Amino acid sequence: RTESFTKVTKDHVAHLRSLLSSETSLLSTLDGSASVEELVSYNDDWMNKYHGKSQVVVRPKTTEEVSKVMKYCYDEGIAIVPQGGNTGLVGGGVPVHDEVIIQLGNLNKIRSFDPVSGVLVADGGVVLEVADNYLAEKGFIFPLDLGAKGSCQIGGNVATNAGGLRLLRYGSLHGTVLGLEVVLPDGTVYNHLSKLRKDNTGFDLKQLFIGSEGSLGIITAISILCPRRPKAMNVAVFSVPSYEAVQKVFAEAKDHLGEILSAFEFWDKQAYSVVRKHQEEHLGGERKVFETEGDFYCLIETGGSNAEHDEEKLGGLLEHLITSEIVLDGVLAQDTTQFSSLWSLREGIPEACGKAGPVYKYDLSIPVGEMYEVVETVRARLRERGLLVGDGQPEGPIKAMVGYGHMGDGNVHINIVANKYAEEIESAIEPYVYEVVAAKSGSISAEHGLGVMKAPHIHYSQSDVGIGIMHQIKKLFDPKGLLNPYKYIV
Ligand code: FAD
Ligand code: 2HG
Ligand code: ZN
Repeated sequence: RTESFTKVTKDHVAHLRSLLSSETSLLSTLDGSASVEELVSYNDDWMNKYHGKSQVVVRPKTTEEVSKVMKYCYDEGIAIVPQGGNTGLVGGGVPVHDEVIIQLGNLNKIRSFDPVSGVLVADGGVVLEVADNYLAEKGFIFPLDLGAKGSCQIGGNVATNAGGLRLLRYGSLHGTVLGLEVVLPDGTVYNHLSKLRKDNTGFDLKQLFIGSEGSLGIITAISILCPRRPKAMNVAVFSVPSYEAVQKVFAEAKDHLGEILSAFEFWDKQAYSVVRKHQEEHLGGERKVFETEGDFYCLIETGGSNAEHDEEKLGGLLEHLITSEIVLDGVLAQDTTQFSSLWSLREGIPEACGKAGPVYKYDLSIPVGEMYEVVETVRARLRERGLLVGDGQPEGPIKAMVGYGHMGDGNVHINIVANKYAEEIESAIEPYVYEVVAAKSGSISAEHGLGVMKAPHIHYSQSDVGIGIMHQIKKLFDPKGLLNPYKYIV
């Protein structure tokens, strides 16, 4: 704990409470308004890997309240952690010690939507799925989708520059976010909720906040360009014999489907086994999806404006893949239920791994051709060390090690399911995995960010000059280092 940070007292809590319009907007063990147990869901992260000890959670209802709270904490030298839906996977959204948690869930209003331009302006605490459902009613779609959509918030998504399942189609948030409203560490409100697609007047400051993981300011609202919702959507999943075959399917999918290709995901047989086991045990999933199972699986989603035209294209691709024996087997969704159940084979992997045991997660960007080599290299190391036997054992140190990801974005996820978080396992993987990635000029964090987990390892993907500039930017916005300390840039 940084000694210079002020320890929060009962008096601070009373003052913070006086800045808020509602009694229920502050929970604290210091004034008895909450028990330690009630604060657990704010202190523990989604993986149950990182645990903070905060005694104060503030849930402001307006940007003005966020500003007042930030100003007070800044003046008093109190450290803060911004928290959205707490679905982050690198420990960035929970305190490391006793930082005050500013949770954005009460900032949950849609501010405006323009059906001509497709520009949505909404509070940072709006849940991603709520924003997308709102847009669906108007024939539009949020240009980001991910498995945690039911809990993560759009402010959190922008703060992490989340990639997700449809980046292939709609691009990164660096392209779709048009403007932001941000409360800076000293309480100043930077209001730049632009609705413009073009604006070359000076530095594009919003880009600094996209992916800054709450290190520079709290995003209280976003303005984002939303595309028309495709009228026809389809999904097909294939079992394939090898990673080479996955790459062939990807090339053929781009060739046959062109502009209607909206997602291309892959996973290995180990991931398939974990997700199917979870579905069979907990969700009553049917036993067999494919007649012939493979070493790999891939999912293709299409989204277009003309169902007949899309089906013709997808049908052509399927026929080609099967007759040329690139794939072993394939299933095409026949209705919306099957659409979701095919997607669940991929989207369900993180949850299935999490339910199986404590998980070490690595989120890597590597040129597509070399992407799976990294999974194999790490697997070989764990086997050599006797930590992974075969594909994992229920009682062994490692129960399963799976590889999957966003093929279209060159982004692979490795999930290592352990029996317990143990130094022996962690030190076998880290920094080894980062060295392997750096040797391939990849990124050690494709989309999940640095948080507390990867902050010390940033040099594997960034130069000293780059890191130096980042330190200067952090100092400019947050000279006292009070906002989300111990993370991101350390
Ligand atoms: P939190 O977890 O609360 O916070 C994440 C970081 O952002 C923290 O550093 C926090 O301090 C900061 N922060 C949060 N809100 C704000 C704000 N308003 N202003 C400033 N800083 C803020 N990520 C992907 O990129 N792609 C995926 O496909 C994907 N799938 C996932 C699937 C599952 C099942 C889960 C559990 C997670 C997944 N994630 C994925 C990771 C995570 O959901 C995203 O990173 C998400 O964008 C985090 O949003 P959140 O609101 O939960 O943020
Ligand atoms: C996904 O693509 C997410 O499903 C989560 O980014 C990945 O849990 C993970 O490692
Ligand atoms: Zn992902």
